[in-house]
Amino acid sequence: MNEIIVLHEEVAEALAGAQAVVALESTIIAHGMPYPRNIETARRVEGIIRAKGAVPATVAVMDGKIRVGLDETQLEQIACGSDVAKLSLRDLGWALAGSVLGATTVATTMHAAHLAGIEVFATGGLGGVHRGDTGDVSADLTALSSIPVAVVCAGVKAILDIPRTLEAFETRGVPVIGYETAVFPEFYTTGTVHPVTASASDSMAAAAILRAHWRSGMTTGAVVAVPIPAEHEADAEAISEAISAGLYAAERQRVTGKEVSPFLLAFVAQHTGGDSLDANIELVVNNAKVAASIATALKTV
Ligand code: PSU
Ligand code: MN
Repeated sequence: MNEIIVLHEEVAEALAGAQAVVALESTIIAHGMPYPRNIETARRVEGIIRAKGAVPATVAVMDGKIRVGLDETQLEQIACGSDVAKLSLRDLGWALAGSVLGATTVATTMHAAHLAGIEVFATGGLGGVHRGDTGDVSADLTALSSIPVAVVCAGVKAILDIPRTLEAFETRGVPVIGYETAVFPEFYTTGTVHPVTASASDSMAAAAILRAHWRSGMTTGAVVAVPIPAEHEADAEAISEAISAGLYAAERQRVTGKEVSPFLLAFVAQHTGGDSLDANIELVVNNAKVAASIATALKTV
């Protein structure tokens, strides 16, 4: 292991032994949710992974190192810090060289997880192809096309162009495994129209598909798409209206680049009276639970 990546002791021990490990991203903590709900959620997510017998490994960049597995103080730094950088793949070099405090996106967390030897990663929603014709396409797609890690999520962020993102997965050889569903989950809602590549009825079935995918020689990642539990679904119409208003506001205020997603997520939360945030938190917790089961099942296939 090169010295730029530092594994938390608990994570290193789990990887050396037979215990399952689930990677977690930190952008969702630093830029996806407001304080203090973000730190509460981060702790809850780590707790649920432990309760399922696996070890959580939250990824962040600090002191010139990629850290895989954070202690409580480090988690607080990410959650409370006012200038935590949002680090996509291209940002690793300058952030490491400059000892910048940074949160890792899905793409960068996949990269770190793979370097550490972790196969399963849980988050809320993936980045993808944005709506409109700005050409904004998340590096999460780049990572999924080249890094063999499974990302357990509730689909892609609802603010995106879902059909175009699904097409992009197909083009890049990225399977979308519907977890206990035959339709692609739509983040705040369970989804109804978009197809998945294959369905898995439980964690063993998902693990079997993932193992066969990688054993076949494929080196792409995989999306394991888990619908938000029905009791936590947000109101589809309210969400859709808030997203439309948010997209309009973003354009008017000339929000661009990596600011787009945090702006829209905060806007939608505000304009749904916090409902979208509640749903977001519950789906992340649920994904973490499923990810821990799949990571455990992967040890047996
Ligand atoms: N989904 C959420 N909240 C988030 C993100 C996704 O519900 O904060 C973050 C993830 O870290 C994802 C990133 O990788 O947004 C994608 O950002 P961009 O579209 O700028 O690539
Ligand atoms: Mn982008």
